[in-house]
Amino acid sequence: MLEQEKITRHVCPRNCYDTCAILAHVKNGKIVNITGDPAHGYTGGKLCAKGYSYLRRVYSPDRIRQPLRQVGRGSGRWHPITWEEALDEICGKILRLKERYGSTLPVCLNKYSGNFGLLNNAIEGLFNKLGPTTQVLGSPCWSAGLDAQYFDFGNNYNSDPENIKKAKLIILWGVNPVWTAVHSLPYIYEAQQQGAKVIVIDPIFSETGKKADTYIQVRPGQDGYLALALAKIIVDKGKEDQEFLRDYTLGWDSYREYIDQLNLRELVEKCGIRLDVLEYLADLLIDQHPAFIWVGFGLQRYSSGGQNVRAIDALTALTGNIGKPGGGVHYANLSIWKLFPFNFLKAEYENRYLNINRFADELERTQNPPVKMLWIANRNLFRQDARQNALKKLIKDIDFIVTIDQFMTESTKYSDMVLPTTTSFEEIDIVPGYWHHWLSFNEQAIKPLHQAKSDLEIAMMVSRKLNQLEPGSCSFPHEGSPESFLEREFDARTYELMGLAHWSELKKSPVRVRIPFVSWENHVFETPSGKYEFYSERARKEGLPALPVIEEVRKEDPLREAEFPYRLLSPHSQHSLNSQFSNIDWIKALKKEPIVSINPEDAGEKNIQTGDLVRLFNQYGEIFLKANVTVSVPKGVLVCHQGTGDHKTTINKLLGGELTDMGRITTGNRGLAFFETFVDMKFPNNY
Ligand SMILES: Nc1nc2c(c(=O)[nH]1)N[C@H]1C(S)=C(S)[C@@H](COP(=O)(O)OP(=O)(O)OC[C@H]3O[C@@H](n4cnc5c(=O)[nH]c(N)nc54)[C@H](O)[C@@H]3O)O[C@H]1N2
Ligand SMILES: Nc1nc2c(c(=O)[nH]1)N[C@H]1C(S)=C(S)[C@@H](COP(=O)(O)OP(=O)(O)OC[C@H]3O[C@@H](n4cnc5c(=O)[nH]c(N)nc54)[C@H](O)[C@@H]3O)O[C@H]1N2
Ligand code: SF4
Ligand SMILES: [Mo]
Repeated sequence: MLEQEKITRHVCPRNCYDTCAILAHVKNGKIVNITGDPAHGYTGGKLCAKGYSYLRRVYSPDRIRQPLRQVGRGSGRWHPITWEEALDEICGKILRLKERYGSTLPVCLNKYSGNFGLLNNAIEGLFNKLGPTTQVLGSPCWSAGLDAQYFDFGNNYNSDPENIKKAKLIILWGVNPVWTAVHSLPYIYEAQQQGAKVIVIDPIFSETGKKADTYIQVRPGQDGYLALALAKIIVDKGKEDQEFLRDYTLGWDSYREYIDQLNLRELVEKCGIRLDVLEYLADLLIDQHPAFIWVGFGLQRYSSGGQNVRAIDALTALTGNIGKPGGGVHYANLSIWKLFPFNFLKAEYENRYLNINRFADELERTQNPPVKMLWIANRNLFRQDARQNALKKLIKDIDFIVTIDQFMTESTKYSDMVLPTTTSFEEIDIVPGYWHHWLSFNEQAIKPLHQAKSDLEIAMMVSRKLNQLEPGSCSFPHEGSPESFLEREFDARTYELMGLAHWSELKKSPVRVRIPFVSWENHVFETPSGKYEFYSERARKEGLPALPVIEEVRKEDPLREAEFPYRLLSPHSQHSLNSQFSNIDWIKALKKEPIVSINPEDAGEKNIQTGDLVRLFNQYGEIFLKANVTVSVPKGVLVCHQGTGDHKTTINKLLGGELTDMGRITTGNRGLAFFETFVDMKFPNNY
C-alpha cells in the first residue's frame, strides 16, 4: 500500500552560524525530498546548497555500512566485522590497557565539531564514566574572540541577528557570510535597501566584499591597529559618546591616555589603509547609528587575535554603539548552549586534558602513562588539525585507533577500526546554535541505514560490553531511549525561556528563545565592575594587558617569518563545511579543485601563471596546488580555502602550532592561530 508523505523536522547539526531547521519528506520509509523549515524565523525555509544535498548524503553509496577493521594502517585493506567483534576488541583493549597501566589514562578521546547535537556528545559521556581518561580540551575555532568579549562584556551574548535590519551602518569585519553564514544576507540586504552602508574589512576581496558598498583591505592580523586609528580620529574630533563612557564603562580615562599618545601615521602604516579611507570610516561611525559590527572568527586566528577583537569592542563602546536595537558588536552567542546542563556528560573521574591545539606535541610529551588507544569522534583530526606530518608520525606509538564516522576520511585512513554512525535523519537530537536565537528539535525520519548506530547508542553498547567483561567498569547507562537522555537536560528555567511545557512540543515548531532581543540593552554588564571594561583586571590576571593596547606579539617561532616570505591564509570555503560535504555528488558538481590565489606582483616575480602547478612549502611540509593569479589577494599573501582537496593538497600539512593570545578562560585553552602560517613557493617544480 502506498503510504502518504510524512514530514519530519530536523536541524542541520554542522558547526555553522545558521543551524538551519530542515524538513524531510518521507514516503514508504524513505526520504524523498529535503526542504527548509519555514517555521524557523531566522532561516525562513531556505537552506544552503550543502543543506539540500543531505538527500544525497543520507543515501550516498559511500556511507560506511558496517564496522570495519583495517589490516595495516593506511593499507586500505578493510574487512567487515560484526558489531559484536568490534565491541569485543574495543572493550578488551580498554580493559587490557587498564590492567597494564593501572588506570584508563592511556585511552584518549579527540572529539570536536562534526555534529553539534547535544546527544552527539555521547562518546565524551562514555569517557567520563569509565575511569580517568585522556581527552582534549579547547577549541581550534573561536577561543580568542570568546575570551576577548568575556573580558569586555563579561559574557558571550549577541543580539538577535534580525537586528541587522535596523542598522544604519553594517561592518562585516573578518567574516565572510556570503559563504559561511548565508542566511544573514536577506537581513543585510534589507538594511542596505533602506540606505544602510555595508562595509567589509578583509585582507581578501571576498565574495562578501563584492556585495559591500565599501571594501577595505586590511593587512592580515593588523585589525587592532585599524581599530586604534579609528578610535584616535574619533577622539581627536571629540566625537566619543561621553555619556555612555561616563555611565557604563570602566577604565576609559586610561584607555584615552593610551590613544592620545599614539601616532596616527604609524597606525596608518601598520594597518595599511590610507588616511582618507580611515577618515571616511570614522565619520560613518560617528554619524551612522545604530552600527551593527560583526566580528568574524577569521580575524582572530592570529597570535594577537583576541587583543584585536578587544580593540574593536572598545571602538564600538566609545561610539556608544552598545545595547542599541540594530547596534552592537557581535561575535558569538553562547546563551542557547548555556541553557543545557549537559548532565549526561558529567565527569566522574579526574581526567587528563591535552591541549586540542597542540595535540601532536601533547602526544609526544604525554608519558606515565602514554596514550596507547585513540578514539576519534566528530572529528577529522588528520585533515583539520595543524602539524599533520608530525601527527602522522607520532601515532606509530599508539596501539589502536578507532574512529566513528559516516564516511571514510583522511582520519579513518589512519585508523585500525571504523564504526558507522547515523545521520541526523536517522536519530533524534537537540542542536543548540551559536548565532541566532532559535532552538529546533531533530526528529527521526527513517530507520538507521545499513548497520549505522548513533554515537549515543555506540556509547551505551560499549558501556554494556565493558560491564559484561568487567562488572562495574563503566557507569555510562547501558540502555535508555534518546528521549530519556533529553528529558534530563531540560529544567523549569529552560522551559520558561522556551515558552513551552515540554521539549516534545518542539516537534510542532522551532521556537525563538526568550533571551534579550538586544544584547546588553540595560547596560548592565557581567564583568566584575558591572560595566563595560576597557580596563579588565581579569585580562591582567591572565597575564595579558589590562587594556586593549596593541603591541607586536612575540611569535614563538620568529625565524619562520623571515625564512618563508608569504603568509598563507586558509579561511573557510563555500561548498564544504570544514572537511564535510566535499564527497557528495551534488556538491562535487559545484566545487572547484583546490587552488592557491596569488597576487599578480608575486606571481610575476616567480613567472607563475594561472593554472601552473606550484609547490608550497615550509618547515612542516609541502603541498602542490594550481595557481590562480588574482588581484583579490594582497601582495605577500597566498590564499587557499580550507576544506578542499585531498591528502596531496591538504593545506594543514603546512600549519604549525602557533597559538592565539586568548581562549583559556572560555574554552580551556588558547586557540589556534591558523593564519600565522608562512610558506615559500616554487615554480616550475625544479626543486
Ligand atoms: N587550515 C585551516 N584549518 C582549520 C580551520 C581553518 O580556518 N583553516 N578552521 C578550524 C575550525 S574553525 C574548525 S571548527 C575545525 C573543524 O574541525 P572538525 O571538527 O574536525 O571538522 P569536520 O571536518 O567537520 O570533521 C568532523 C568529522 O565528523 C564526521 N561526522 C559528521 N557527523 C557525525 C556524527 O554524527 N558522529 C560522528 N562521530 N562523526 C560525525 C564528519 O564526517 C567529519 O569527518 O577545523 C579547523 N581547521
Ligand atoms: N560554507 C561554509 N560555512 C561555514 C564553514 C565552512 O567551512 N564552510 N565553517 C563554519 C565554521 S566551523 C566557522 S569557524 C565559521 C567561519 O566563518 P567566518 O567567521 O566567516 O571565518 P573565516 O572563513 O575563517 O574567515 C572570514 C574572513 O576573514 C578574513 N580574514 C582573514 N584574516 C583576516 C584579518 O586579519 N583581518 C580581517 N579583517 N579579516 C581577515 C578571511 O579572508 C575571510 O574572508 O564558518 C562556519 N560556516
Ligand atoms: S551548512 Fe549551515 S547554512 Fe547550510 S544547511 Fe547547514 S546550517 Fe544551514
Ligand atoms: Mo570553526
